[in-house]
Amino acid sequence: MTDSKAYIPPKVWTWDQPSGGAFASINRPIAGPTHDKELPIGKHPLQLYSLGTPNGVKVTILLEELLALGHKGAEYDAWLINIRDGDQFGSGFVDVNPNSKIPALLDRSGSQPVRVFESGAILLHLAEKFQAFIPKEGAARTEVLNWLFGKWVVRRIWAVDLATFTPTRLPSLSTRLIVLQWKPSVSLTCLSVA
Ligand SMILES: N[C@@H](CCC(=O)N[C@@H](CS)C(=O)NCC(=O)O)C(=O)O
Repeated sequence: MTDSKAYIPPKVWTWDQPSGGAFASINRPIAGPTHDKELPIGKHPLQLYSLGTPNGVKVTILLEELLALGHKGAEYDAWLINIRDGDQFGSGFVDVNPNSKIPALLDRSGSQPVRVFESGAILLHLAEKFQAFIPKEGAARTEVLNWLFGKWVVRRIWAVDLATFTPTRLPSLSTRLIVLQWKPSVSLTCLSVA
């Protein structure tokens, strides 16, 4: 079927700058740093660059759970990245996450710093590093990974669904996935905070 109104991507991307507002600085269609700004580095092995958003807090929760279990190596310095002020486009932050989104983690516990970005990747990195909050092998581990990766696809829509749909208006795809297939893990895993 030919759609005469089909969207044709421009040869050159331009950014129609928003007129302002609280969220005008986020989700810009640009890549790379807009300004020079080094990131602070504290004394602990893990440096967390984040903010208290739903994606941001996942990492903090897992770190606190690891500390509560006695994993001293999970000590971290938390640095605020104010995405409304465009901190995510500072050169230092872009070095840690080229995708300019919080949360981002710099693991300085080894001989070379390791950057980790995407909240799911950070949760998995921490779970594997400390051998905690993830089954070691087999079907249980695969199931955690299934949902850890899959949740990224459905999570946003799921949140909207929960706010918008009543059970009698099911199914929308994501709600159906969650309601029919989600089986809470018997034990706590990194997935529990994802
Ligand atoms: N898929 C990413 C999403 C991270 C994300 O969307 N971060 C938002 C705040 S919750 C952000 O940094 N937005 C700033 C921007 O896009 O400019 C993850 O799970 O880490």
